[in-house]
Amino acid sequence: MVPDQSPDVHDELFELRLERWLPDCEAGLRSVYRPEEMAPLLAAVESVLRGAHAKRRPSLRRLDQRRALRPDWFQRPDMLGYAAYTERFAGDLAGVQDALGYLEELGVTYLHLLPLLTPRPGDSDGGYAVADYRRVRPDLGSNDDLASLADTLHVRGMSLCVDLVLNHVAREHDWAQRARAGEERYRRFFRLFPDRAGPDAYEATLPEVFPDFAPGSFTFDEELDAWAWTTFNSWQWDVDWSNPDVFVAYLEVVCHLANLGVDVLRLDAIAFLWKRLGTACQNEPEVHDLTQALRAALRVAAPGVLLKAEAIVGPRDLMPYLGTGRHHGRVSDLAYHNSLMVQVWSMLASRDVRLTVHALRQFDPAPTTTSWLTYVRCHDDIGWAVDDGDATAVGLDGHAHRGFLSDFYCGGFPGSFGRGLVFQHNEATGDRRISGTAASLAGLDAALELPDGPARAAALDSVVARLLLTHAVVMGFGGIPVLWSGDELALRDDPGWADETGHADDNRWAHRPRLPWVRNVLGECVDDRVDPSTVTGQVFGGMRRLARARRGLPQLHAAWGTEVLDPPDPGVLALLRRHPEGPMLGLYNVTERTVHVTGWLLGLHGLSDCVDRLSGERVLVSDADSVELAPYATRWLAAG
Ligand code: OTU
Repeated sequence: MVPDQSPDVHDELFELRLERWLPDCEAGLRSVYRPEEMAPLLAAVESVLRGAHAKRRPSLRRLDQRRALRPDWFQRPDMLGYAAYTERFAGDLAGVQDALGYLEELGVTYLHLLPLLTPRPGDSDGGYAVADYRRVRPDLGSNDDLASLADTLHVRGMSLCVDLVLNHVAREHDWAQRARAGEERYRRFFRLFPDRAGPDAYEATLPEVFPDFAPGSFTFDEELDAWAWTTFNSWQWDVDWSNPDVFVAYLEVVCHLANLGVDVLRLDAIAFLWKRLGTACQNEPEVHDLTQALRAALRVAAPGVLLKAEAIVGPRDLMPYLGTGRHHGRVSDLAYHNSLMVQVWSMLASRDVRLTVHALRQFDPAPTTTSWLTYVRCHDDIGWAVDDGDATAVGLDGHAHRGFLSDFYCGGFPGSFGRGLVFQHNEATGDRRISGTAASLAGLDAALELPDGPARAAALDSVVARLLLTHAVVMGFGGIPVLWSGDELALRDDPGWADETGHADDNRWAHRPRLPWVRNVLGECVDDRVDPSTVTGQVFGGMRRLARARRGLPQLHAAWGTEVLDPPDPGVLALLRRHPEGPMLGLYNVTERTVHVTGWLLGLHGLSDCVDRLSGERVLVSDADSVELAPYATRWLAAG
């Protein structure tokens, strides 16, 4: 008897995925590349995907299948992220393995390790100038160490995110070296100009990203004998995505990282990928076509792997990164909610939620298969992405409000509690971005300026309350909340940030502190997290409680939208999450006043008899009664 010639099940699934996703990939590519470029491009794409599939480890194939059976795995309320530089968090990749217990204690299920691929020597913008995408930074470990960390994370039910820097490479990257050596194929990987005519024409409408330490967007390179496009630092060369070879080269990198076991690729500075004369060269439609093509291709080779858009752009430009119009649900699975982050700090400074309510209401619901990534802050500065129209709608002047926020958070506004640093003061626009850890921005340094005594104790209580409030907003919004390393311990700005080689003119290093596994000069230490008499212990304990409550609230699944209610008080943000199991009402008091919210609001949403899922307290109110919110208090109200 002849046995069935049944093909390998994984190969068969691969063919089915090709059938399912290739049209999506092709549609994206067709919108970008010339018709005559398509046939060789599609052939190259398919060949990369076949090669990647052949090399995918059995454990990752199993993970792909598990995720195919649970496509909402990343939208569930048990998702909680933590982002850190490997060396600053735990020394190296082996150290991260040892520190997983710490993350689990917090409830973390998603770990974003900042750039860990081999960067250029010397200053590398925190690793965002990649010299070799194929090799882990040797001082952090090997590719095998990364794969082994990914395996351990998967066994523990966690996932791993790493950066994919795809707008630029280091001047030292192989492609750039070959371009400098005159190889035509690689000169075409970059946007080069023989003289200033091109750069001048583009610069007429280009905003500067680093006006302080890297003014302009082009750099003349002697070896190239040309101007290279350098949006960021002079040694970060923008690649030319209008060249289909660049697409294929990055697809190879994507597959390589996916096959090491990475679960989420953070698309760094994705907004800048496409350049068009006469524009700001950000958010161009081709960016979304390229993302669609990349994602569809990735679904074929490594279907369990997600794309996360890092587009730190104005509120009106944000939604397309999760997909609008023909890109709806077809681009990144995740995107940073930069606007929410900005609004959190705006509410805290102004003690008023009305701008936030208006700004958040301008967002359409996210595609139900995607998720926002919510955060209080990250490794970068905060740029005040407040839309002028939103400001005007609530009677504010956008420019003046942005100026107020900068003043407030650098301690320049009378009575302000923020002690951040001004980053990239742009003389031309008046823009001032802000650096600082969450604790420094929320008033820890200001509190410690007070003499020891009751006033200081009260100020410290407010700092803890503000830190928990800001994190409650992002954990209660829906989506994946990501904590920035050190904020869970209320770490202040690193006093020695400028001392490290190459860091002195980039004060973002102030808010990228090393975790104090042993007591540091300020006397702070990770061990204090279990001591409720310390600020560190109160913040860490509070974050754990938030994470625990979040896990038990199905309403926080990212597929459901957030309704921003009319504020019951100008100082209270009210967010409603409707769900078949009953609604959840989040109330956030952004002021240092005690506020009363009418019971009528709870009754309206069927919550007159409910439980505050954070404190466990039963809340029973009639329409005529009210619920009390202490200064900076959060209430997560839902059925018991
Ligand atoms: C990203 O930053 C990274 O997060 C930064 O650390 C890098 O310096 C930069 O790219 C270059 O690789 O481009 O789309 O406030 O938010 O530089 C967003 C400015 C970016 C940063 C911006 C950001």
